[in-house]
Order: sequence, then C-alpha cells, then structure tokens
Amino acid sequence: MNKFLSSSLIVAGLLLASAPVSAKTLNLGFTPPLDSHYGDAGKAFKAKIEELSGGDITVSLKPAGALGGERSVVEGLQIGAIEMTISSTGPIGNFVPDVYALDFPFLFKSYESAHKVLDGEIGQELLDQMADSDLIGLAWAENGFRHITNSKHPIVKPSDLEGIKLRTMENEVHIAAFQALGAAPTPMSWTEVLTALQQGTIDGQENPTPIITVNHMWEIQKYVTMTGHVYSPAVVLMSKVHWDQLSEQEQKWVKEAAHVAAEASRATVAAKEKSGVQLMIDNGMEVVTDVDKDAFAAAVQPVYDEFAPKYAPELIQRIRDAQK
Ligand code: EAX
Repeated sequence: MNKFLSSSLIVAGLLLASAPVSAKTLNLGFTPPLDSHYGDAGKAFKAKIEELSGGDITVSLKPAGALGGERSVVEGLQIGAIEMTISSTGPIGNFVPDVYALDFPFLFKSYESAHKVLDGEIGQELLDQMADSDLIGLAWAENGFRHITNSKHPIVKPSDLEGIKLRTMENEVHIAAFQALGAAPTPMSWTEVLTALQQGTIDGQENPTPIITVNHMWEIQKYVTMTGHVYSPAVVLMSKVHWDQLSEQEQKWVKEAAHVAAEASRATVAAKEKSGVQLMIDNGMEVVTDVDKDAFAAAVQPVYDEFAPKYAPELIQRIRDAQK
C-alpha cells in the first residue's frame, strides 16, 4: 500500500476515535397529532435540546399514539423501552397516586391559578415524587380544561348525562364523577376513542378544546357542553433508566428544554381556547356555553366524599388554599 494511502487511513482512524460518543436519540411519544398543543411542546423540546447539546442529543417525535396510549407509554418509560412522553395526568395517578389530586373535578378555578399551583411547591413536590416510580417528572405542560362532547343530545344540566355512554380516561376519579352524574363511563385509551365514536360503541367523550378541534371532532360529535369540569395538566416525563445515563450537564439541558416545551403547550392552549368555540360552531357543532357549573359541581360532590380521603386530602386542601 502506498505511503499516501496508509497515512490518510491513519488520519481517518484518529478523527473517528476523537468523534463524540454517538448521539443519543430520545423517542418522545404523545397521543394527539403533531399539529397540536402536545406537538408544539414536542417540537419546542426537540429544537431546544438539539441546540443546547450541539446535536449530541436528538429527538424523534412520535405523535398520534404511534407508541401507544398514555398508560402503556408510561409503562414503557418505567422499563426503559421508551425514553420520553408528554402525557395528560389522567392515567398517571395509577403510577403516582398523589397525582390523582390534580384531576379532581372543579378543583382549579382558572388557567392562571392552575399555573400558580403547578409552578409552585405543590407542582414540584409531585414532579419529584415521580422518581419513586422510575419516572422523571421534568415540567408541567398543559392539556387544558375538559369539556363534554356527545352525539345524542345537548347536555345542559347534569341529568342530561343520564345513560350517556361516555368515554373517560383510565382514571378512577373521573369514572366516579361521571357515574355520579348519571352517565355510563367507559375508561379507554385515547388511541381507541375516535374509532369507538365512529362505530357508535360510545356516545361521547370529554377533552379540552384543543383536543376537540385538532381531531375535527365535529365529524363524529354533534354536541359540546363547555363544562370545564376538570383542569387537565400534561407532564413532560422521562424514563429514569435513560435519565440516569445522561451526564449532569445533559440532565440540566433536558430540564431546560422541558420547561421550554411546557411553555409552548400553554401558549398553544391559550390560542386555541380563544378560537376553538367558534371553530366548533363554524363546523356545525351545537355548543352549550352557558353552563350551570355549580349544578355539575354539586352533582360530583360524592366523588370528593369518597376519593379525597384516599388521595392526599391535605394536598387537595393545599391546592384550594393556594388559589385564594
Ligand atoms: O393527553 O386521553 C385523553 O383524553 C387525553 O386528554 C389525551 O390523550 C391528550
């Protein structure tokens, strides 16, 4: 072999040896489509972490339930099969019981007060607790205040829910709440909901405005009632298995990028809340906006009586006090 060729091979070998460790790719799953508040959060996270790490950490976004429903994806994080997710807190109570407190009906008064609680010591305590379940809670993103859609008839008062087959998240507080309202709650993963509505196996579901509009639910649901019955946080989560493989500096970058993602979701929710009702009306939905929330709140009081003592009652009181 001539001298030139051998020396260039040596140089190439030396360059390869000094190259950084192969870049880490983080798969980040969520159930809404890419053009949603979760997708905006995912894109913001991807841009920020790739900027901070100089490309050493890259992100592969997996929208629209590509990795499965929220509960199964969280199970995937626990065993390290999936690196990250942005998930509503709906199923998280199954892994971190105190998180159930966040999903109690009519607990949060407004977006501002929800942000105040989640961005304060209560929110941080709950994020920290997730490590006990092999999850790293990075930041509080946002799903939004949940409203009821159905295909049967307008829901104006609680008794109108009588007999409505309503999909809920896999969350026993929500199941109990809709039982108390007289509905027939059916817990299921979001990945099954649109098909179940199309096939008529369920009559309705409940979700925030950005979920209703991004999924064009006017194609399969006629009626919406703006109950705002639950404030639904979303959490930016990482598998502890993968978190532990990051350097301290990389962990700082991931946390910073997660907060950027959370802010992006809140900004998109705020924008879609403004335009969402008109979009539903423009697409033929009958929207009940003047809702007697006190009547719905009174009807779900049994849920507090039954479940608050079970799920950190002092936490629920702290959340109430923090909003005064
Ligand atoms: O997280 O399952 C649900 O209804 C959630 O709100 C949705 O997947 C977005």
